[in-house]
Order: sequence, then C-alpha cells, then structure tokens
Amino acid sequence: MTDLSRRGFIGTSGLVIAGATAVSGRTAFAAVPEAPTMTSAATQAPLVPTSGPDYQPVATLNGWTLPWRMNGDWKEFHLVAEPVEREIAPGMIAYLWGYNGQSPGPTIEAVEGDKVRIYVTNKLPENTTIHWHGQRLPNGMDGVGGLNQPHIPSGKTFVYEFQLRRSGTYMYHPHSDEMVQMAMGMMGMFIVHPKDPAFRRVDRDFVFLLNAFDIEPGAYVPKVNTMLDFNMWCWNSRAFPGIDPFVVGKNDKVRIRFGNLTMTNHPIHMHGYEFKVSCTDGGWVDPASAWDEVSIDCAVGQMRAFDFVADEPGDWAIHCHKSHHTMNAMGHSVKTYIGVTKKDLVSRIRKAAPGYMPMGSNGMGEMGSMEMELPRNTLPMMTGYSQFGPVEMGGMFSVVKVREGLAKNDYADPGHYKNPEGTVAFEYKGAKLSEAPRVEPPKAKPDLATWRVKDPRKPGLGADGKPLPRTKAGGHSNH
Ligand SMILES: [Cu+2]
Repeated sequence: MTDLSRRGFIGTSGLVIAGATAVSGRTAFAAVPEAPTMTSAATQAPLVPTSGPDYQPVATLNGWTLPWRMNGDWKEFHLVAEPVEREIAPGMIAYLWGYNGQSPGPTIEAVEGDKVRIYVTNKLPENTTIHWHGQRLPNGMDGVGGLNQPHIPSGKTFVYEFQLRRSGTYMYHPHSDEMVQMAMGMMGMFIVHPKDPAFRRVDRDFVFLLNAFDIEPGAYVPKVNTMLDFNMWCWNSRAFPGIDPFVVGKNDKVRIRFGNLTMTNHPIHMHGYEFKVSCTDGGWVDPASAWDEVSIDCAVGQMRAFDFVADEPGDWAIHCHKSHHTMNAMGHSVKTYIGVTKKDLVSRIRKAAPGYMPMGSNGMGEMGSMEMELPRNTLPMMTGYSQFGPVEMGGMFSVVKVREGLAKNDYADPGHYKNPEGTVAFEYKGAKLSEAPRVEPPKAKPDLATWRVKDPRKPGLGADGKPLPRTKAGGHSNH
C-alpha cells in the first residue's frame, strides 16, 4: 500500500531533451524546435521564466511544463502526439495516447501578447489535429479537422501560429476522431499569464485536467466507446493514491485550476477553507461578483480556477464529491449486503457464485484495510493509508498540505501534519455507558386539524378536507 507521505516529488529528473539536430539535421533555428519528452509521472518543478515578463509559473499536478525556445519574436513549442505508457498509480500502467511521453500532454505556458508557433508532429497510427480550447485566434488555427484545416496525417508535422490575446486558463485537445483520442488520454492545459506581473498574482498556482478511463482489471488499453460507466476517475491521468499532494506554505495565496474533459460533471470540494472562483473558460471573474464556495461544479468542457489564502495549517482533503468518483476499478458492481448476516449464507451463495467474497455487512469501510488479492494491473476500490489508518478513497482525491515555513518553490511532500496536542477527535473514555443517553420522543398524538397540509389550489377546503361554507371573500384567486 502506498503511504501518503512517501510519494516522492522528483525535480526534473524525468526530462529528456532530444537535440534539434537529431530531429532535422539542419541548423538549430532553421529547424523544427526540439521536442522534450517526459519519462516520469511525478509533479515536476515549475518552469520559472528566465526572459520576458515575470510571472508565477504553474505547478502541473503529476505533470510538467513544455520548454520552449525564442525564434525572433516567436515563442516556439513542439508537441508530439504519440502512444505513451502512463502509470495511473503504483501498481497500474495504462497504454494511452498523449503528447511528449505522457498523458496528459505537457502544460503550455506563455504570456498575454506572445506570438506562439506550435509544431505538432503526429506519431499516432491515425489522423489528428489540435484544438486550442478557449483561445481567440484566426479561424484557420482553431484545429477542427475538415472544418478549419486538413487533418494531420500520421507521420506529418503541422504548424499553428497565433498571438495570445487574453490571459487565462485554457486547454488543448484533438478535434479529429475526438471521442477515441480523448478516451485515450490526449489533452493538456494551456495557461496564458497576464502581461502585468502583479495582475491577480498568487504564490502557488496548480493546474490539472479531470479525465476518466474505462480499463478492465488486467487490461492496459481503455475501452474507447464507454460513455458514462468509467472505472478510473483521474486527475491528470492519475488516480488516488497516485495523485501528488498540493503542497502550500501557510498564508500563501493559492490558485487551483482545472478543466473537465470527461463525459460528466465533477463537483470539486475542498476541506478547510472557503474559496472564490477567480477564472472560468471565458476569462477572469470580477472579484466583486465572486462569492464564497466550498465546492465548485465543473461541467464537461469547462474550466474553473479558485483562489484562497492558506491560513489554516493541516492536511485538507480535496476531491470530487460524487462518491463513485473517489473509488477505483474494483467493486463498483459489488452487491449491497448491509444488515445481512452472512454466516450461513456464504456457503450457499458460493454454490451459485464460486468467487463470492463475504464483505460489507457493516458497510464497505472494511475493504479499505483488507489485503484483497487483486487481478494484475488494476487498483483497489478504496485505498491509501495515512497517519491514522486507511483513507478508504480512490479516484479523484488528493490532499492540500498547508505547512509553516516552506521555501518559495518547495513543492516536496512534507509528510503527515502534526496536529497540535488536544486538537484531534478522540475516543470517549469517561464513565462507562451501557447505552448512549437518549431523549424519549413526545408521546402525545399530533392534532390532525393543525397538522393537515392545506392545498393552496383548493382554498375552499377546511381542515377536514371538506368544502368550507362559501363567503364573498372566498373562491379561486387564479385568473
Ligand atoms: Cu467527479
């Protein structure tokens, strides 16, 4: 079982850059820019800008930012669409399609006003394109295959060029065999930072995509025709306990941004704080029109960003509030046996269903601590351990870890929160109780005349349900 505190943060160890000469053999600036590849599924250190306007770079959860190069006044990126192997969580690998070695693809970061040139090389076995979800751009750069451009054939490289007109939170994904390619994991975030470094600035800025896969236990390739019944509910193609924590310094201004490319909505709920939505697909939300929330629903194809000041130290859960979305593959179809005494039943059920496992008479929490034997390459339904025992979660779940005295760019997992003495829920150890004290409910029967619900559509009926004697003021008021 994976321990929350031991999931490591691994700098930029997984980054592999292929030299530009290896791509084309011509001089660096005449050639297609290098296409870096990521071999690790760990959160990589944010890419701090070394030229151009200053900004707070984002931390991509279990992901990375795509390095670029300047060519004249163009910022050049190179995405490679290709089959990838992605670790969903320790113990499970998926064969997905993605960009530059991982699914989702790397986050693209640039600044409002930048001219970006994005090379897209297709190493998939079929056509693809990229749509720049949310961007204002020339129509021919919008990436809908057939409508705005020819599809990019397998083996070819296309170039997208546009100027970033608005700062905000955007996504990219194919608009070519879209259902298959998104079900296979092709997507990424595109963050445009404001030109003014002080505008809506925060100290920590996290981004991830909500995505989902249907991968049968023991299988590696997602079923691409599934519409709603997914069994791997992911943030950036990772499921708990594979999702890294959001590491935050006490009193930091924090932004968490996410986009939804699944096929259902996700109410994202964070414990410990109220927050305000600061950015949506359409741009920045005027602070005067934002109100406090503790959950924010993100519909399909939408993006949401929320801001808060991390003034409460601790390990605070953050998760989708649909309870089946905080579960992994095994057990969605387990029958309900709450309240059933199975002592005698087990042998009889096993005659009909040999694989039957007796579980769940007292709920399913016990599954979180069971050493269940799993099929190869899948994840248990409820899992993860922390300092007080099994966390009994999966899927879209992680932890916001707020600590005092973190260095500015320290995103390393600080381990479990040390709760101040006397601030953890504790067992009652006072005088022994044979039974919890109860108060008897009132014995008197309600007076039916006062309890009867009056039908407002029938104002002429009395408490006994029979018509009242007609008066001048009575009768129907609808007209
Ligand atoms: Cu959800």
